[in-house]
Amino acid sequence: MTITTQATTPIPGQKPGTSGLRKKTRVFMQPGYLENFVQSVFNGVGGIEGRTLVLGGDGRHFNDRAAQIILKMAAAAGAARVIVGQGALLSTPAASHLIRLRKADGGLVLSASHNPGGPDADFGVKYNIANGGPAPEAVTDAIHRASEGLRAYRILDAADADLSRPGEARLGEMIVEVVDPVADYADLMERLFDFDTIRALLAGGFRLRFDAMHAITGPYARALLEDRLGAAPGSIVNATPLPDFGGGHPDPNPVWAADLVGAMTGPEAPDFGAASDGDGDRNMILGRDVYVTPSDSLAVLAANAHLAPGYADGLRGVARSMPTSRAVDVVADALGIPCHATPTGWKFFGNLLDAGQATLCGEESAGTGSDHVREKDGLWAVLLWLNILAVRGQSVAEIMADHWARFGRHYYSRHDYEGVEAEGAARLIDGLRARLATLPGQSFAGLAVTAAEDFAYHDPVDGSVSRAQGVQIGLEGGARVVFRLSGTGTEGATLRVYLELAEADPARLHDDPQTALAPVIAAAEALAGITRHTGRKAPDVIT
Ligand code: VG1
Ligand code: CO
Repeated sequence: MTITTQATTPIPGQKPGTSGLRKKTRVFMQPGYLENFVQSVFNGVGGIEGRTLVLGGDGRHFNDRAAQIILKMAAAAGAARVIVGQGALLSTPAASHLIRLRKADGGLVLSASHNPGGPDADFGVKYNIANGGPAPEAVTDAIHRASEGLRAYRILDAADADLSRPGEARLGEMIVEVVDPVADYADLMERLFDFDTIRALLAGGFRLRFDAMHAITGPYARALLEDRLGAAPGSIVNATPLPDFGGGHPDPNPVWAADLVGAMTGPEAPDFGAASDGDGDRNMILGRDVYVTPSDSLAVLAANAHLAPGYADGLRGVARSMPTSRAVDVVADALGIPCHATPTGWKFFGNLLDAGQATLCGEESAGTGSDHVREKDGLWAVLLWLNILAVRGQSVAEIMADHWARFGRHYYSRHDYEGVEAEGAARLIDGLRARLATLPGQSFAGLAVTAAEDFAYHDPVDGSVSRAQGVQIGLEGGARVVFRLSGTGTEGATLRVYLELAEADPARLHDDPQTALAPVIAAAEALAGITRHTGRKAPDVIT
């Protein structure tokens, strides 16, 4: 077998965003596009000669072809071994676990997460480092720099590797090890949670519905919830991963998982509902007639994690992304543990988890996780919820009512303006930045500004500083609004407006969130001129 050195020229824009490099699938399928990026990853991390990597993806269109290209490039780059999920499949948390379990040097995850899949939709590649977590900014910057100077890539001229069944084979000098994508991950879950208690709950008539959204978690949910825990057959819906996710957005929120929300409504609804995203790292939690916001879910998990065996010793600390609501801060305060606020994106939690400064982490975008891996983990959150429900013997609605009565409620919503013209979006953010110093004391739609900043994160572990991570504005009465631009989109700009209102009055704990937040929504418009800058009268997606 021969190695071909292919001359190439740098491709602009190969800069990983919030979570890897995401582009239109057809862009990734252009000859040399994936190859350039993969070679840039290998060069940017200082070469992979003699190293072991993990490889897998969420099964979207081009996943299988991309995996073969990457294997041949890894062989050409002298990697010793690549551990691949059977069929080139691995959920993001399972990939993270495999990197850690097998002490691999890193891994590549093929996914654009919650973005739709298919030839006309989105594709992505994420590089994870040896701790199992997303590459931190220093590494993604090095990858980007490598892409800017790339002159050639190397690829082995060989037949495709057989990824259809577990086992080992050689590809050139490199070993390709195909593993069951589910088993090791499922074993880890069984060590963290009290499966006997959850099994008893399910045997006692408690009904659940898990919507895999035609994405990667189907096989994982079947193995865990049905096979190991005894949930009734049929509890997992949309369980077969499809290359286009059935034409939907595999994004677990009330908009894109409206079917599940419908199924969870009314007296005949199951007791517990959940969904995950394309690559299995997000989660949505529902009870009968209740939707738990991701920010609230993080707070409830923090307050109750000790009920699960894996967390029986308590939490060392918690961390949330800055836009995530401060519901978890209140819990951390009550527990007497630190609460860190990081920029958006899981890569910022890695150092805190490695250093033992945080045990639980979460984001308002439906991501929660812990120090068991270095990614957010959808099924982990589902299992922790089930463990808590089984021990407490209460419904989801009762747990939420108790939580708010004890800690107060943080009304929360995110308004997304998708695919807006990039210049207008930039003008909006720049306009706010320019006025930050003068905002405090001024009132907008009747609410006075108490604080205004362009969020910068000082990593307490490695001392790195990440600036310009979102404009955060405090309003009177414990309200807050955050403006930032998405780093995962593939078209134009997406403006995210995060709205929060802390409410402690027992009489006002059960209002409709959009109604409760109406004054904050009005203040956000008055502050930023959203309509003026984007031409949009209303958000495209409200979660
Ligand atoms: C979004 C979310 C962020 C999340 C990221 C990746 O990023 O807001 O919280 O970490 O997606 O999640 P952005 O830059 O578009 O706001 V996933 O499950 O899409 O890998
Ligand atoms: Co995801």
